[in-house]
Amino acid sequence: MRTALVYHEEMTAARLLWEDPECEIERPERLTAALERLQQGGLEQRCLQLAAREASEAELGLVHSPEYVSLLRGTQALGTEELRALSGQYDAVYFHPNTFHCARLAVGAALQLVDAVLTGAAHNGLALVRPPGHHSQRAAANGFCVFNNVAIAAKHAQQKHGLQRILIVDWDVHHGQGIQYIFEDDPSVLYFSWHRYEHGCFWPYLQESDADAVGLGQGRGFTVNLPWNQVGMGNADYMAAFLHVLLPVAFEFDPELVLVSAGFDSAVGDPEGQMQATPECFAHLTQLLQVLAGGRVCAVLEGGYHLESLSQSVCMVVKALLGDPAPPLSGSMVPRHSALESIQSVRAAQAPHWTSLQQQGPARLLNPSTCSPEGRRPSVSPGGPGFKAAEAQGSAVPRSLLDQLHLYPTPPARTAAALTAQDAALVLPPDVLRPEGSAPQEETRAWARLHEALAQDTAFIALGKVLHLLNGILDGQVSSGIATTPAAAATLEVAIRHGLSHRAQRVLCVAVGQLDRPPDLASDGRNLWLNIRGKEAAALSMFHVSVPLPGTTGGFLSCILALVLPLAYGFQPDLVLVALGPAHGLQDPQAALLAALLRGPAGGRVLVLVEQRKTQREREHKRGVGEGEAGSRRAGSPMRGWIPGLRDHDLGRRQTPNRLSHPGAQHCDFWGPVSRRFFSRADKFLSSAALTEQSSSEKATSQPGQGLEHPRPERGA
Ligand code: Q9C
Ligand code: ZN
Repeated sequence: MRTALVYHEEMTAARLLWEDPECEIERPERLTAALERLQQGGLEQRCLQLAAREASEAELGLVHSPEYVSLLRGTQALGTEELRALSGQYDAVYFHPNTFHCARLAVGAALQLVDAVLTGAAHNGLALVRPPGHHSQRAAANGFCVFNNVAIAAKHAQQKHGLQRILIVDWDVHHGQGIQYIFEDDPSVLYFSWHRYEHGCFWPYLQESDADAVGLGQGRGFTVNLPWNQVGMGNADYMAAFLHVLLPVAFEFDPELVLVSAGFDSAVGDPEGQMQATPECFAHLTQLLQVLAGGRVCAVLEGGYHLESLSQSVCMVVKALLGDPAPPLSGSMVPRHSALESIQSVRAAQAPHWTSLQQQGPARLLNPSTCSPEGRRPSVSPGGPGFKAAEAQGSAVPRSLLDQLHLYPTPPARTAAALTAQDAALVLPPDVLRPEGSAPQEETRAWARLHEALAQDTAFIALGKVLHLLNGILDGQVSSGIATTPAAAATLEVAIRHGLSHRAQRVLCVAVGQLDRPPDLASDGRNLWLNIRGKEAAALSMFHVSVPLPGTTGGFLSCILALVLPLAYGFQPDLVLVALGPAHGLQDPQAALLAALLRGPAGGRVLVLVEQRKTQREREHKRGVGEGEAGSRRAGSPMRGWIPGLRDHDLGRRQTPNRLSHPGAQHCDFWGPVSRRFFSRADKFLSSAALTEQSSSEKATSQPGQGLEHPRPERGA
């Protein structure tokens, strides 16, 4: 299955016919520029290309009133002056004789995309449309939007495909108040929007765009608004919003489909948004969403008015949908103070509705929001020096050696598996490479001298295969890999040393279970050791962090989202080694989720080492234990769930959408018994990291001397 790209040239046939500075940015070139860039990048050709159809009037009626649809039908016959007069009845809208046709194609494109994904013809996809949709209401055009493309697509997915839970992620820089109104009392559609708000001083100037608008009646908690009160939000802020707000809620909601109101006016250079996030950020946001709903992600274009920034961002989304590794994020990964305030205010407003937000968040330490000009970054304008400067700033960040060498190509194979003889009979998915090779005897023997355990037969053979796999990853032949070994600890140490001596500037190790940090590993900042095992959260050094096993703290996901990923993104590793050692305690879906999410900060370069199970009996016993969890295992390989980056569709569809990719919100133990103490400590850790840029008075509130206090490891050393 593949990535669908839905488009129709005729959507360029409507344009502004008179002078109007507010509306002139919504131009046909938005579509042609994006499409051209997709073609140049060879991306369009990799997609399942679908020509958009017009939506029927019945389909428009899923959201809009018959009178409004009739009014729009009538615009086809109007002259310019009549069109202009009618346009003036709405806020920031223009009509053209072709508007009705284009708007029906835009809705139709969204519906085709949803149909393709929900029938299995495609795995995910993007609809390139105009006019946009998210401001449009039951009986009103608004903000360049005529019909609400995404809202109609959601209703369609419910009515035609029987879906019960749909997540709408609106990353356009404006508040999609149209979508909010349509679903505000409906608990079956979770609407998340971040938007430029500036304490209500930005269009559309609505109080109901603020964080305390959480939905009405049965729908309370199913509207999640994250208002940005300053311009200049960047990669760190957007990633923090996903990790600390959207993803916890989304996992708990457990959607069957993710619709993205994909506006790119939230990207650097856009005249409307005045934000700083780079196009690469949208690849990461897309990747994060792909762990939801079994990867069923349908993105539909909304805004985005800087043609260059828009085109690059569109390419990044399509690359991510295709499964390519995401380029590293430039700039500091420390969120801004104002961003943390916004994140905290929405967490507080939503906490009554979501268990996953009930742990006190890092930003609780911050004071209530005030419109302070400090920390404000210079804004950028399209094509102007600001945009150039922002771009230059990005490229001034020293790229890792690996990324310089490979210039982010797509590795020929996504995942390779090196298995020991005992596991060799396992049936792997068709796209997983089974490399025959081993590292040269000499090389393997040299490394094996490091540990007695590696001299033993199976361990030695496994080491040769691991080294071969690692070389494949470091050379860009494969993206990620998995290997079994009877000596995980020793093999991991070799992998770290080998990685650091071959191209990798920084290696992140996520060691789960009983695996000790090799004592004589250099503390030069090139290795960050994260052990998920300890009884207590502890930062033993800046580059040696220990957190409790998920089983003892509950909240495996909280641990991953609030701690592991922020650390990983801050560290910017060239390679991630995940080791599942003795007593790792992870279920397959948890391990799969961990591996999939760690692709993000590492350019996709993840190697998973699994301590081989010793006997057949032990193996069967272990399998038996996990059997109670419905849907999490199917016949065949118990390794399957551990393949990093492996998507549901590679294994065929299941009845319940996303039980494999994560344990699912309905399982009561999902968030586990929350250890308040752990979270308060982890939060201090995070807040101290997040607040390194803040003033000393704010720092004082983070209670130094208690719990974890140390700065986040910065790039380099
Ligand atoms: N300078 C979309 O992005 N004008 N619509 C705001 C503030 C209206 C945006 C004026 C912007 C509408 C889909
Ligand atoms: Zn917008």
